[in-house]
Amino acid sequence: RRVILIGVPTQAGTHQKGCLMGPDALRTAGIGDAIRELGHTVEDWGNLAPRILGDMTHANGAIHDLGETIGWIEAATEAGARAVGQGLFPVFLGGDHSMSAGTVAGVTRAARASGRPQFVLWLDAHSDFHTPDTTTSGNLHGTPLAYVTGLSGFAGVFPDLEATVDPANIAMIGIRSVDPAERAALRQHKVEVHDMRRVDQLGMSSLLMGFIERVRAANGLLHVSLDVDFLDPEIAPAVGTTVPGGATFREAHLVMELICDSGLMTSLDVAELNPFLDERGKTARLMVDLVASLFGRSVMDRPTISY
Ligand code: DIR
Ligand code: MN
Ligand code: MN
Ligand code: MN
Repeated sequence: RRVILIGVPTQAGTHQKGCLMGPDALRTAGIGDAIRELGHTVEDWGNLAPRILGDMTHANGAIHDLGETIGWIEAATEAGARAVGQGLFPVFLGGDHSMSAGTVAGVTRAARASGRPQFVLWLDAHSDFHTPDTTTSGNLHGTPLAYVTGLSGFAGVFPDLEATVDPANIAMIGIRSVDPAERAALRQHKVEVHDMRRVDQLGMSSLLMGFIERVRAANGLLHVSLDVDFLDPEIAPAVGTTVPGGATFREAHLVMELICDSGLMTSLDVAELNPFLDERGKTARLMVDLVASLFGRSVMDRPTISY
């Protein structure tokens, strides 16, 4: 694989500040070398910079930092489309999850040019399926997945999409915090949602393999979006929106190992890391280890680790 690291140090999509340090914490924890040691080439394109748009307002007065968020979305869209269009594997280093409005829009544009359908695996405590009209927090990191599916409410607010993701091509795993408006939209658009109760009952492996087989059968491209709060806060405290009852260490690694074995993943987000809330780099190092599992590190050749 030819891997490109792309920093998206936005924190405009959340009230809790600190995500702007996320990309550099992941670099400091050794994300580049971890991937390189597994036999891939790694190049770092550095951090993106948004176009400066100034303040923008929306009828929903809760929304904050809209202009800055749009600037980041534009930059991430262009970078994602360019990387995948060149046959490269982008690893987007966040940054709050509003970054993924851009990263997914970009890779989906490149997928359409290649004639293959784009699939998205959303690993998160939250479904991030709000529109600008339905968000009550005003934190736009709660909206990226609704945006990329082309839901109404984004027209004239976020950039127009050149290609959308079919909601039938999305699966979410780890979900345990869904707002009422999101629940209604997820049902209406028939998104495959595996909440933590389903994980407890049926197991990560069976839930994930069903989706992976759908991606394979469709010859799809697979974007994986990993939010730190997918993980249980006990093992991953460095995120502004912790929710109890998340994925365990082994559940999370198993997801990564199964995705790796599938050979289907074509792009990746590591989102929401807030180093200001971390315990001496513990969460950053865990995220790097999970990325290593995604790129081929197996349990038996994992370096001796302790957190
Ligand atoms: C909540 C929390 N649903 C909101 N969302 C996210 O603010 O809309 N937290 N994405 O990480
Ligand atoms: Mn606000
Ligand atoms: Mn999220
Ligand atoms: Mn989340």
